Amino acid sequence: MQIFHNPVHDKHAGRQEMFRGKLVPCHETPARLEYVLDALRQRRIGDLLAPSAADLDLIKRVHTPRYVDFLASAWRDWVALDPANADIDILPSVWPVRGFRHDIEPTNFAARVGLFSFDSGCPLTAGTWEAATVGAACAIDAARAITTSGGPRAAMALTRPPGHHAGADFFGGYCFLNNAALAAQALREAGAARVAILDVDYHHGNGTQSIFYERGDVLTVSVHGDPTTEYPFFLGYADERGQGAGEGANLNLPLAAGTGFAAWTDALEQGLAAIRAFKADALVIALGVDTYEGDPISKFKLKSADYLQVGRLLASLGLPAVFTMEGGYAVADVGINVANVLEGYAG
Ligand code: SP5
Ligand code: ZN
Repeated sequence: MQIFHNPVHDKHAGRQEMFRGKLVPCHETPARLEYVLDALRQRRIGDLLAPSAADLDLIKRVHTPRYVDFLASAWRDWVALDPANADIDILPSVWPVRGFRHDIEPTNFAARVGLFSFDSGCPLTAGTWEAATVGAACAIDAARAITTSGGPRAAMALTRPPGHHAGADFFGGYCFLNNAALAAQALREAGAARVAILDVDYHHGNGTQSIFYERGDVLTVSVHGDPTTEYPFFLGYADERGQGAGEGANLNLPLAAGTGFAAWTDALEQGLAAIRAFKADALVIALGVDTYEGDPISKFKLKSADYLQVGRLLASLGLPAVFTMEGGYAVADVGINVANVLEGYAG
């Protein structure tokens, strides 16, 4: 398997996130990816490759140009407010909820940050844009690698920050550019008529769902913690089935906190059946391993050995596939769990 890894992922290193009124250390750290790289190297899984330059035009077909321009210039604008800001991360603090206008972009910096975000647990830092765009390039390159005739059948975008919470024009949930959505769009543009995205991160892939909600060419499936109690709370319910041309092309499989591998597998099988019925030509797997029993912010009970079986189940679809790296915060075990999925997948 070709694994496009982000050599500048560590430029995105948030210091603190807001949690219950306090600033606490970020869960989404550079060490996460280093553990995965170490595990893959040790176990000789995959060929590690650096990505080419990011295709900004493709990024602007998934994300709005206004949002991309905001992300690209946010740090410069922040430091221009006060040179002392260079040592402080950007955290959102004000949002336009129901009844506010979304069709204008205020000039006030905090207001612009709020327009393009949805939570205060997601710092935007000096190197966020660079890390996120090189990560996007990993996702696009992985998609193009598996669509080249005679190319490999599976590839991975091994990157951070993750992507599945980022929508067409907003960041949040540690995500800025939606790598899974970019891979799916790249697969479509390389000739796959129908693409399925299967999101197995603990948290609902709200950004991915919203990007494709009115499209019938990309099926989005997510198995996740019930949003009644679990982040991101405001999307991810079973009755969200897509709209317009996308009617029927979204499937949410929410599970109660505390769910173990047997019940999780039943839900995954439902997702796999939906992907078979959709007759997808290619697959994107948004791979979060925050379903792990040791995850500090999540509440499913998967064990490290279970991820071998997850890989086998994903491979059973027999589709060309791109993996993207999403969540997983039990830092020292993230590498073992990701490597187990890939080992199980390769058979
Ligand atoms: C990609 C991804 O997995 N994003 C997850 C974003 C979750 N953000 C909310 C985190 C709340 C942290 N709560 C800490 C409680 C443990 N003391
Ligand atoms: Zn997650």
